[in-house]
Amino acid sequence: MTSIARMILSEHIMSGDPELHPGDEIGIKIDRTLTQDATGTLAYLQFEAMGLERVKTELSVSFIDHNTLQTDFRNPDDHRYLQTVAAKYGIYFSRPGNGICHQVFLERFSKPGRTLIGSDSHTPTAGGVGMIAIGAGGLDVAVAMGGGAYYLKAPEIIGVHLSGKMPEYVSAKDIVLEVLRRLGVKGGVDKILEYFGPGIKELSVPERATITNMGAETGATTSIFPSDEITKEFLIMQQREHDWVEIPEANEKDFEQVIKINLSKLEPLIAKPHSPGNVVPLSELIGLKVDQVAIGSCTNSSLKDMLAVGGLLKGRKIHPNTVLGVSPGSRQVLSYLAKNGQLADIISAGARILESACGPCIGMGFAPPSGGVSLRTFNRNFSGRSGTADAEVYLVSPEVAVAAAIFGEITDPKKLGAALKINLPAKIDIDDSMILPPSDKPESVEVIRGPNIVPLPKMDPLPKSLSSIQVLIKLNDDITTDHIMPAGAKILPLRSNLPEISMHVFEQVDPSFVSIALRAKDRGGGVILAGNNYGQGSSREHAALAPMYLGVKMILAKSFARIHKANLINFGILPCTLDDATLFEKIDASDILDVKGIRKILEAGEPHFFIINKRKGTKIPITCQLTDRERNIVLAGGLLNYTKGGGV
Ligand code: MIC
Ligand code: SF4
Repeated sequence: MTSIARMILSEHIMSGDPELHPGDEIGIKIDRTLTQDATGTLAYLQFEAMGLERVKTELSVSFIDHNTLQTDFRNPDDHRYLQTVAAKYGIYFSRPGNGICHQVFLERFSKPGRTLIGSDSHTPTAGGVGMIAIGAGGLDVAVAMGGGAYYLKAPEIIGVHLSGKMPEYVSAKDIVLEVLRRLGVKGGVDKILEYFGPGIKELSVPERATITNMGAETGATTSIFPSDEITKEFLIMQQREHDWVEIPEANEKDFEQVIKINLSKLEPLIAKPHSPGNVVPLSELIGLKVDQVAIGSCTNSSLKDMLAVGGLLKGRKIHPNTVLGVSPGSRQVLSYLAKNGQLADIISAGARILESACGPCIGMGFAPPSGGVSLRTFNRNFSGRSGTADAEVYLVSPEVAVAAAIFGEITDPKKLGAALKINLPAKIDIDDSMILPPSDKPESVEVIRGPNIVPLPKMDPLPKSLSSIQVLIKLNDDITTDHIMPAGAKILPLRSNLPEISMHVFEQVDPSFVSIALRAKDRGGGVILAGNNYGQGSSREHAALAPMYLGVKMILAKSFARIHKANLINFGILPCTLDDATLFEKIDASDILDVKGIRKILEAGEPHFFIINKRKGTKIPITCQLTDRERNIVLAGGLLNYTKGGGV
């Protein structure tokens, strides 16, 4: 017996030691892939650049869920490109309106024991049925669609032992908030969180998926549950019993480390602004006035969640000082609520029904008022992400969200009376008509590119030396990809247009970055200096690609988040760390740095070298910890060049 994660990973090893020594580089075979529109256009442009006729995966799906606003031609152009490219290359296409990628994937495409990578950091949602599901950059997904391995550091497997029974009004969201309270936003980096113990029998698949989804916020590679009778029930409900495979839970001795959570001792929790790791008991904030409540996102928009929301709102009205927005996670969930009456209960309570899409989670409408307090069932509350720079966003369970919407302030949900017992239906109607299968005559499909689809620029190999490169900006710890490359209604339509989107890099942290960026372009280079956990959060490649486009050659940080580090390497940017964190104080924005003979240093496989701070006359020891493969990718000027040059 071994842990489930280890078992699935070693069954899929294509390169590296199947013994999976933590920290070693491994390459795994990917069975299934997913993309969403905001990262998908780049992924498919990159796939097209590989010159293949069809995807080589068992199953690949392209979803439209992030930007569905269609405020002008750019967004629908992206959709049309994605639809035609999917038809041509053998990819299923989930149309706008069909739901959030992770929710729909869980319902219609998940399969225990298989591997999945997705160009979205919440891909681990599918770990709720016992898949190894990992968030990655779009280029990694493109390579996997082409049959190539997905490379990662063999993770350490942490067992999360659940025992006891959740008290009334404690929900799956509180379990994952408890995990975040203990691990923080970087405690999971290069780790897989594997759940086991009698407490897992308390959790349906959608509840498990809430936990694996938000495990991403710990920085973990992924999270996973066993596949048991409860998984089977879920697949029967989805009329997909044939996809069920049993994967029994592991034992305590199969893990390198175990975290124990007694569910009976949990209480409702809340993550305060501006980090999902900023978790405290809800009881500390009772009475705080709430301007806005949003229920939905890939974390908490399942049928189970929405039945609870419908049940609690029935016969009640929302508070006049609070607005409530509800976005059911998929068309399947929305249709069920419509047919069975809960939608009417939600509407009659005064909720605004938003589209089944990411919506407010990524700042696509429903922004809070100035300085407003917004309670959301989502997974991220980074500052500015809601679309309002000074909003205070809190993360909670659906039950706590409903209580706040009714009372207009943070309230103990027990005030709503006895908790409801929600059982999922044994079977539901399945209608996959919004999922278009690929064409069986691919040669006749024309890929349609509107003017907003700008091909990627050619990337140059790493130069011999980095001479007189300027520190463009100096940043603190935990800089998220939302800081580097914001999303939201204004910027998302530019996701397929690198020259334009690059002008918005770091706009949130430093509105003057545009001028610095232009200077960087003129000078032909630049460095970004940052603290710990640089690139936390999303998988968006734009956070690497746009700085690359502006001539950034190196990020010098105290440490990096996993997906972002991989994206930097894929686009030929050197991710380097300071050997001594105190040296951070010795470098300032606008300093001019030199790294002589950087190519030779890397070619010799040397991870340690010096940068010269010309302005201060200091010599600073730094490390660029890369595997041989990663080093060659950076030397080649990115993964596409490397693959074209015959690298695997
Ligand atoms: C997010 O939650 O930040 C996103 C938007 O889903 C991103 C993907 C993106 O930036 O397109 C993610 O999590 O990877
Ligand atoms: Fe969409 Fe939000 Fe989930 Fe990202 S976290 S996939 S934006 S719902």
